[in-house]
Amino acid sequence: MILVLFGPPASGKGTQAARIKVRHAIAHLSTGDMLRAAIAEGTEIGKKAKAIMDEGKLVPDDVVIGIIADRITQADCTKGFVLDGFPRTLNQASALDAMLKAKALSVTHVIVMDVNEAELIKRVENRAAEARRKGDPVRPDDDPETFKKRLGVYKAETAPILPYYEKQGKIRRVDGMKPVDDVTAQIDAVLTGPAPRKSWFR
Ligand code: B4P
Repeated sequence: MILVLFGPPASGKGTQAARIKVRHAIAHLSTGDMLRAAIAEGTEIGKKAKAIMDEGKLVPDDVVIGIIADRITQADCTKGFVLDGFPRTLNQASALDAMLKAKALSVTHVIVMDVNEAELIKRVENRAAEARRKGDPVRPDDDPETFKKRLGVYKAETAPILPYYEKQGKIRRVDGMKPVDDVTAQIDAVLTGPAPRKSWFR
């Protein structure tokens, strides 16, 4: 199973991907988490990514494509994986197809999480409030103005990937406005129902 979780920022991709990892025993690959780890470790990639992420922009394609190309060669990916936050541009989507094709693999499901803008803004405000309450640092890109920029980037650069996957017949939509458990149940139904492709081998 090679699954792409797709949706606007704060639609709940990370929340659901963590559950899919456990329920379906596959690896969870979040480019956002990997970039934040690189920033925390002060690596070259982290230094390059920090200012870009803090502004709500996308990290360059070559950086994230390189991270994913390396990550999918690791042992925990052999049974499949869920991609959370990747691909975010058309370039990233075609690079992903090329790297999978080289291994005789392909994306099996693209699950789109539908959440409206007012709810996204509310979720980010809640996440920031929760961090403050716990005395944790608030994610710089969860600042309301930066978050609006991230939504703009999603519409301009990420949403245009959808027709690419529509042509491949891989899109399944879930109502991401529902409570977390309901969204998980909808995703489980997609993953245990008839697969868009017969197998993840070409
Ligand atoms: P990400 O880390 O991917 O951040 P995200 O889009 O905010 O998260 P997500 O949709 O996973 O929401 P979450 O579950 O946390 O990206 C951050 C930045 O990294 C990007 O802006 C970019 O700069 C960079 N980046 C990452 N990947 C890249 C790439 N491929 N190319 C270039 N740059 C890249 O949920 C949000 C909140 O809602 C949480 O507080 C959660 O508890 C809550 N929530 C979740 N589901 C809910 C539900 N059903 N009901 C109510 N609340 C819910």
